[in-house]
Amino acid sequence: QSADSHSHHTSLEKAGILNKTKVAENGKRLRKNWAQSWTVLHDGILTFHKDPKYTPAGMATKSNQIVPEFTVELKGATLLWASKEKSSKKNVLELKTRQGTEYLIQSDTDSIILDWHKIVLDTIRQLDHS
Ligand code: I3S
Repeated sequence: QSADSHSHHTSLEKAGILNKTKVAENGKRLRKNWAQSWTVLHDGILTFHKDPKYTPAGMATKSNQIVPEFTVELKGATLLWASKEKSSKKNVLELKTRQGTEYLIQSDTDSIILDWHKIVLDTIRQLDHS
């Protein structure tokens, strides 16, 4: 038995840079808008952050810090390797939430996308059984 009170939910955590785009919201298709994102997995929630490079210039203080753009609840989500029709890029994952919001997640580096694939899938499975 762990002393960590969250460990019976999930203790899986990871952070790094990925390319991402939202492609559907509540079942409605959206136009792709690929962008790099500081991506954090914590407590069964995946958070994509806005790249501070793209925030308006001249805002040097708090408003210019990395802020969440999308938060994705992994409970009830599904993760698949995206088909060729979904994107011409390599190493693309398709993440669908329970609410019907869909993201494509991509890295040119095989080991990076494989690590994310494993940890997100493991997290989804843990949450399924909690
Ligand atoms: O599914 P699509 O329309 O081929 O996705 C491409 C577009 O989002 C494109 O932007 P424009 O709609 O402004 O042309 C992006 O630049 C491409 O990266 C998208 O295709 P890939 O295959 O890279 O996901």
